[in-house]
Amino acid sequence: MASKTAPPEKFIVEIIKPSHYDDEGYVIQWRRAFIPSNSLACLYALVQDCQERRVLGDGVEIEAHAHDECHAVVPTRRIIRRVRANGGRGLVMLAGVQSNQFARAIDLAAEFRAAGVPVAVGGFHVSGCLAMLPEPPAEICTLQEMGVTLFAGEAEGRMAGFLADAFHGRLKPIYDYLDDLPDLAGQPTPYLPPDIARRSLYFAPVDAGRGCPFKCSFCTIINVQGRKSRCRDAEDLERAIRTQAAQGIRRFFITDDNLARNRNWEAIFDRLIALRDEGVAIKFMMQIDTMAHKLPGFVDKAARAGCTRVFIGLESVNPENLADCGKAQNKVGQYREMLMAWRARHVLTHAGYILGFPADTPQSIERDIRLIQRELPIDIMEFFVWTPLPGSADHKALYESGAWLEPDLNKFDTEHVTLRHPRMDGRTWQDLYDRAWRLYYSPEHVRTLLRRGHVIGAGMKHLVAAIAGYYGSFLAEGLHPLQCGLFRRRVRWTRRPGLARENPLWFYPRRVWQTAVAFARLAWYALKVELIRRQIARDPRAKEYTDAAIAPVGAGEDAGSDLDGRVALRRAV
Ligand code: B12
Ligand code: SF4
Repeated sequence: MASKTAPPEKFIVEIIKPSHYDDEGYVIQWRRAFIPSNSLACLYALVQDCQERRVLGDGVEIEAHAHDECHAVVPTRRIIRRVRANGGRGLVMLAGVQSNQFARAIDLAAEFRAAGVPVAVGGFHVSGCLAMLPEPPAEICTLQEMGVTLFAGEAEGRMAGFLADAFHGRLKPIYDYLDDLPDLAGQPTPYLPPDIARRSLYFAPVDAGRGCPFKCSFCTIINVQGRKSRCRDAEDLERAIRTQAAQGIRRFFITDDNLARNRNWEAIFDRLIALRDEGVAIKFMMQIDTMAHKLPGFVDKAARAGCTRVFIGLESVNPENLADCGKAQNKVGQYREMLMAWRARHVLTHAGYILGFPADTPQSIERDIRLIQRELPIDIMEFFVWTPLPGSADHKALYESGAWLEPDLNKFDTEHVTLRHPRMDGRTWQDLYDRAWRLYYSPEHVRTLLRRGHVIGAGMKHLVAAIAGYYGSFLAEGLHPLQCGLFRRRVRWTRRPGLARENPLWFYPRRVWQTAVAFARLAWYALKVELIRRQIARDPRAKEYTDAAIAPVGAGEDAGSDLDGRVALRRAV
């Protein structure tokens, strides 16, 4: 207990969101990140709330620092010095660690543990493995042997007790709250200090709810966050957005995996509409399912609330694949109607597509992408290699069957092949990932996308930026755009253990060259897309453009069942 005259005692909490290693073993990081981490924002807000409530006692100050390795080099030595200077009273929290980030998290944890700093790790890898596997896998045991605390489940409602344990030096080896998911109403909303938001191009993440009712077998979310919708109060969310808007942040990513299945969607949209009516011009992106447009008023209110882009888990246009992964809610025959509904409200559609389902072959994938180009008015496509992510039913089944799975978790980033495919070898599958991007973003199709966009006459700059930013990042950096930011950093001494530290005389000139080439590629690509836009804008007949994808949806086009749906898609050619 501190006396009245003594300075307050301090407890230091360092919250770190790890990144992962690239194929050459360097940590993937940027000067500016595109999308900041919501996991980091949630944990930072929870720790701040504990500080405001003085949960460690009146005389104890909690000093929290947030680090996002995607856009900042984690100052490991400074952190160790800070904790030591505070008499060892501190904790490193490795936050929201995904499977692909686990190897990096282990390396960071090792450095802190070697210096005697307490470390705790949470996030989807720990939660997913503990939720689904019969025993903890080797990498989790490695952390336990290092004396690292594991946290499974969600931290809302638990942070005060957890920090008290850390402060009093009685952290348990494991905290498992997977069977007791918290109600999110009234909980602190995600928040990051403005300097972190600045490094993320003034974009802020916020989750309005967790959980999804569907049952896709490749999905980890339902096994970690559950299938019941647990949502924040609309007023809490509004307050969070107002606070950030007052700091100059006007663009948000609502990170719910499926905002359409959040029970509060309408109340949330109504509040955002009112906010915009007041002149607070916020904009946001969200993730939804393929049937969201059927909810009365959903598309209209989303657009009025400031939604500029929707991420849609299309996954496949092959009904066999959709049936195989249990994604029964995706009706291929209704995709066009759905996309046209968003298009009518000038909301950009951004579809995720998975490559390498068991029924896929190189020929079928190529055919399906061409079909999409011809018949579906999707603006942006992003591709993923089918990956059994730890926490999913698919991973559990493969793990238990003893099938070969890539031993390096760093590769579970949905860009690398991590298992054997029944119909193609690993090299062919990996090459297909690259080929799919190039095929979809062929110069002819980019022109078509812009022509389709021009017809509705809105959001062309947004579309150009989306195409250039997305495909341009892939071209320039060879990484999935979800991992990308602006101006890649490579720090010579953060190379993966086991790989040699490169000679500075070779490393630095090469970095200058690589940076210049990447920047030139991105800028050149953006210029090319912009020039196409201008060409189209100058064409007096461009507004008359039409094709099978943007033709009005016919009455009989929705043939109902998946299989008929596919036939309907073909008929429209
Ligand atoms: C928003 C999001 C992103 C954003 C931002 C990342 C972020 N983490 O915010 C972007 C778009 C950049 C992104 C990218 C990727 N993502 Co992502 N993403 C999400 C998403 C939709 C929401 C994340 C989130 O905010 N969750 C809510 C937070 C609060 O939950 P949480 O992280 O589990 O944290 C809670 C608890 O775990 C706990 N906790 C966490 N850490 C710690 C630490 C301590 C010490 C304690 C006490 C507690 C604690 O407390 C937190 C609060 O309750 C999730 C799905 C989901 N529903 O979570 C996928 C998800 C995390 N992503 C995933 C993947 C695979 C990726 C990508 C590789 C590409 C891809 N296919 O999507 C890239 C990786 C690049 C990167 N740099 O992250 C997977 C990870 C699966 C796995 N087994 O690893 C998920 C689960 C989705 C999925 N496909 O299954 N993603
Ligand atoms: S719709 Fe999306 S979040 Fe829901 S179960 Fe399927 S993959 Fe998971």
